[in-house]
Amino acid sequence: MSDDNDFNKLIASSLNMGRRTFLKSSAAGAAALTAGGGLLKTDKAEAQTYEPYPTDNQMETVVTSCAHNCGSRHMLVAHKKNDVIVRLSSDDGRYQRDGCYGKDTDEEPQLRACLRGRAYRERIYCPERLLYPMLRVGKRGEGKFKRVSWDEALDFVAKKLIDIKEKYGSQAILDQSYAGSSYGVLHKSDQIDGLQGRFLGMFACRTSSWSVPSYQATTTSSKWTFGTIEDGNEDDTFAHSKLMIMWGWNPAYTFHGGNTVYYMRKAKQNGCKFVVIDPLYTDTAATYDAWWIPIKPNTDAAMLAGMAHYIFDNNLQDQAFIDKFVQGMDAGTMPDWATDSPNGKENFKDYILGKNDGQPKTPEWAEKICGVKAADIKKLADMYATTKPAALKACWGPGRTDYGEQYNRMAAALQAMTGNIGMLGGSAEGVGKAWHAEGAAYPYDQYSNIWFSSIKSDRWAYIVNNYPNVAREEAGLWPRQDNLDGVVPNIRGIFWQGSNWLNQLTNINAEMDAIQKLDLVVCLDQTITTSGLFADVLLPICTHFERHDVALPWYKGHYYIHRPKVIEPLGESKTDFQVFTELAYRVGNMTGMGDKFGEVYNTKATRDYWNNPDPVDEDYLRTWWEDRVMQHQHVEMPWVEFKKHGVYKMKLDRPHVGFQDQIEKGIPFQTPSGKIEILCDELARISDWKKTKYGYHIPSIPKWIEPFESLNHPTKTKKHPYHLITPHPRHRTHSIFNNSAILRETYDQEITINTSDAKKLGITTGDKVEVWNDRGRLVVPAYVTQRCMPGVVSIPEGAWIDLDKNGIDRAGNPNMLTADTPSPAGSFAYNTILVNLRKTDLQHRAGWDETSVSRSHVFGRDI
Ligand SMILES: Nc1nc2c(c(=O)[nH]1)N[C@H]1C(S)=C(S)[C@@H](COP(=O)(O)OP(=O)(O)OC[C@H]3O[C@@H](n4cnc5c(=O)[nH]c(N)nc54)[C@H](O)[C@@H]3O)O[C@H]1N2
Ligand SMILES: Nc1nc2c(c(=O)[nH]1)N[C@H]1C(S)=C(S)[C@@H](COP(=O)(O)OP(=O)(O)OC[C@H]3O[C@@H](n4cnc5c(=O)[nH]c(N)nc54)[C@H](O)[C@@H]3O)O[C@H]1N2
Ligand code: SF4
Ligand SMILES: [Mo]
Repeated sequence: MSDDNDFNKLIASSLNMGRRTFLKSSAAGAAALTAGGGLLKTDKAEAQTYEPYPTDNQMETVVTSCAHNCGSRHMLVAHKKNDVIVRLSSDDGRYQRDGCYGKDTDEEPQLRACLRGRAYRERIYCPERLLYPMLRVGKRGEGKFKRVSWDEALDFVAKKLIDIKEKYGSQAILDQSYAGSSYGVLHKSDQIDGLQGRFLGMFACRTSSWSVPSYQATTTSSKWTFGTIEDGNEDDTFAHSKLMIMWGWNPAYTFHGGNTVYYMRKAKQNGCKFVVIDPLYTDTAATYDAWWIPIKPNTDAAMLAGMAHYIFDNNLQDQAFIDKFVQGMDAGTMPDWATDSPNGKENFKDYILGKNDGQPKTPEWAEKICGVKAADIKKLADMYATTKPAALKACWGPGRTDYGEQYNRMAAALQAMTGNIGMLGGSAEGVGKAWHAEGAAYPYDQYSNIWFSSIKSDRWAYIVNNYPNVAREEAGLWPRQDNLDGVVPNIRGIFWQGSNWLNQLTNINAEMDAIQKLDLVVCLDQTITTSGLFADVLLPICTHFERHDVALPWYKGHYYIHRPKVIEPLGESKTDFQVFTELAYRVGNMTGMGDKFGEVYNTKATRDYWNNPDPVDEDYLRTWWEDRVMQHQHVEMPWVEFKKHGVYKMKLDRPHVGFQDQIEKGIPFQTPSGKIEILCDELARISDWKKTKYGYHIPSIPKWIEPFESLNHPTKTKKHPYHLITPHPRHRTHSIFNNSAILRETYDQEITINTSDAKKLGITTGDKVEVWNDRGRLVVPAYVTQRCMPGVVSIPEGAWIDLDKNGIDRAGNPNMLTADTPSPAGSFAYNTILVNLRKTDLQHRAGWDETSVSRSHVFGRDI
């Protein structure tokens, strides 16, 4: 305790540091080498012989998991000889003991890897792996680096950090750590309990990023409506649905759980009807022979409002459920305080019936907005209200839009009015998080997630480019209780850990401008990335095959997978934990804190952690298993046994259904009222929007609000007549695996265009297409099909940008075109984009490796 107090004092004094003249320049270790400088010449050309691959019985097998922010978490089995992974396979039941996870039953299905996981070896040994620390020698973004020693790289970072904090204060470093490595318990990247947040927070110089690209609309909606983001079912429950409405959900591409597709097939076999609402006729729609309802992008809240109208109009709502569990659905469920609140007088039914604004939200009204025929809206509403149990799964893509949270809230209102919540075969998703895992193996204490400013994540470039003329509501500042409340950060440096955010956030051109204004850009990654090219310092991090950890599932699945160290770290790569621990020691010693910073940062380690992390990592993981998993989750298997088994799967007494206890046992919801809040307490009580993190007004009940651009826009569509959506790629995890030629053979970066639009534009499949708006330009090959509705085009996110001299991205990354204008509630507007397009002679570049033959058999590649 006293140690912590001492440390607090040190942090406090370092916050007010005077000019530090005692920065010691510790001698750099090895002399710097220039990367790639000079070719080795040999006199003798030696013939290459291929050794036969070792057979399985000559190799050791190690059970581990796949990784990253990919929608699931599957088992990988590494077959290795000496220190080399020769091949990877997946769960087929042979690699666990005692039949623990070897079965393939409905209760315990195998965790079989997808195409990305099976291709992972290409990533471990790829030419883009970062193997040594590097310092920039050219201009930012030029991609010129020299190899340096770890000593030199870390001292450079430590001194710059101290300097920036001294000059610009505690908000000057922007933490852009994200989910590249957040589904492990020890080597963690993310904004809440990640290693980088802990380091920068303890250093007392950190601006964090609060809005989540994935699903801020959905989390906001679920928190407002249900009081939690744990609104999900386990996948197996969907096998019990009689009607499955997949709203912007395409699990055939974008995984949301480990065995979704399998349980959906079970549902189909049980006679479940499938409906897909999506501008694209997805592989999911095709697989389940779904009723496809193409919808104009971003108009989903209007269609849902039309459905609600039909249900009220025909008195099909589950009134008993509403009366018991819901707040603000109608006049009878309004709370007493609402009449006096500035923002809370209207109930949902009155809004839908048009009592106050004179505009009933009829299916005919909705048809004009969303392009879906009123008859179809009525038919779907009727099916949903009269089939039980029915699952309306309101997925995330339609919420990744301006006012996306209104779509999610409207969907939640329908789930509630039909009484399909807390029921096997129904759904309250939303977010879909079905399990609260014990998530971090290092201390989550008073030093975790300290920040001095927190911004909407996609406002960072705007803030840098316009500083100091930035209003707090434009930055989306999270309120504070101290004198930093409302202070817009003067961002001077950026740290990437487990994120490729230059590539992945909106409006890359604005980001590239902003990056040039900074004093320090640091990138910790496993491969070079497009963000990395803009860094001053590249710190090489080993993959999860090269360190010890335990893997967590992704929102669904009650299991843990052990991740032993399968091979030694490649090159000079280290773990993130090693890097931040050593940085803490260095910064501490340069600022008068001595070793204290390092010791408190990584409580179980000494400074020797740099050389020998394994015993410390083992200690963290064992303690976590024993104190958290065994104690809190009633797991009896000891740590040593778990390590032998490789996987631990919880057996549930009953299929996990979100909110079942609230409905069956009357336990209150976690909202202020204890009810499902269609009228949201928090919003209804706000009077000064500028002082909230939202910045601008948001209605207290779900409403249809026009996005800032869409196919209905009266003027913008003249210049940019097509609506671009940017779903997630099947063959990548965002930008990860973009450099895998094997995966690019399966699917190319391309623009999907409706046949009639393509005909008008003279485009056929394989033609190169230039796509542009006022924010940027790109080139991609065309895929012409009737599976995309007219007026809409689609390009998957995640391609590594590859700019030509005119700033046109030849790789086809849609974030050249997205806007950095989030919804007030924080949702990223990744799918709110108008563009124009034309056939072009400009080349497309499928990947950085120019020898890639990706889909050359289809398109013919102009290398
Ligand atoms: N246009 C458009 N853009 C989008 C989206 C969209 O729908 N449309 N979706 C958004 C969404 S939902 C998301 S989640 C984001 C994802 O955005 P990012 O998280 O930036 O995307 P990734 O490509 O997964 O990048 C993760 C990075 O972490 C690195 N990494 C992996 N493991 C480790 C590790 O252990 N340590 C370190 N230091 N690095 C590691 C990887 O090499 C990779 O470079 O993209 C967003 N971008
Ligand atoms: N293969 C793969 N799987 C992944 C990921 C990955 O990168 N690759 N990333 C993971 C992550 S981090 C996330 S956040 C999730 C994302 O999961 P989702 O958000 O569910 O995935 P998306 O592909 O962005 O969108 C799903 C569908 O929404 C549709 N859509 C887009 N705009 C609209 C609209 O306005 N209205 C309607 N009705 N539909 C619309 C798209 O056409 C698409 O078919 O996926 C996870 N799973
Ligand atoms: S879904 Fe994710 S965890 Fe599973 S194999 Fe594919 S990339 Fe790996
Ligand atoms: Mo995401």
